Amino acid sequence: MQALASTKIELEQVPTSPDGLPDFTSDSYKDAYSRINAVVIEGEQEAYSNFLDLAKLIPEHSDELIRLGKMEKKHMNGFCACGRNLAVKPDMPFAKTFFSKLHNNFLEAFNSGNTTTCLLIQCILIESFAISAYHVYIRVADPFAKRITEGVVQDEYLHLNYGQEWLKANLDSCKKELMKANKENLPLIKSMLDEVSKDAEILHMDKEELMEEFMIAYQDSLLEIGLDNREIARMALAAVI
Ligand code: PL3
Ligand code: FE2
Ligand code: FE2
Repeated sequence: MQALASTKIELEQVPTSPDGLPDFTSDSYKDAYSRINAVVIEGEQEAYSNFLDLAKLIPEHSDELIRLGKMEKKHMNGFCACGRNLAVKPDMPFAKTFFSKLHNNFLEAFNSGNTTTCLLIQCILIESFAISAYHVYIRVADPFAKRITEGVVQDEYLHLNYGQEWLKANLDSCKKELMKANKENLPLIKSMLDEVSKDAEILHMDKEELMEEFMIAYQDSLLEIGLDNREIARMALAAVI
């Protein structure tokens, strides 16, 4: 009896259209979307301001970093349109709190001139998080949001790539700081994912799939930076211990 009752609740939580996609008009979808959409809008807004800060830390690349930052503003506008299209009001106070710890760590690093930490937070962790979320979302999004997200995810690789190249070129002098910053910030990404995984599930986004996609983007970029397998394993373990 118990099993039947809980199955019923789950079906009610995730209404599905005949095509296997979620019912984008259901109250449960719109409720979950109000938080996920806000998180993405806030994430793009933070990314914009982080790239402007990075332009101050690396003045020799300031034009490129400002150009990357402007892309984030466009992404933000695109995701605002996705919310409007579904008649959903994004829950911005939720999203501000959601990002606050990572935001404070970025600012603290910026104020101390820790370029490595800033690049790890924005270009490696946040961009890998965005890439994984967007890949999974594209498979289950409404047609309007799917088109927008497909365009956005291509740009996110350019952002990841910027950080990757800088860290690769400076690896000898920044490895220690990179490891330390990773230990402090990767666990935040893990708890942020935990915090939205229930809402993501309602959007038909599977948590394990999200983690898998994240690990692919994150580990690939560490490999590209020039870390060896043992160092990458040690860094990835910071998410679980
Ligand atoms: C940097 O360009 C953008 C930063 C955005 C970070 C967003 C992370 C989103 C995690 C929420 C999981 C579900 C996502 C759904 C996608 C619309
Ligand atoms: Fe973006
Ligand atoms: Fe980005």
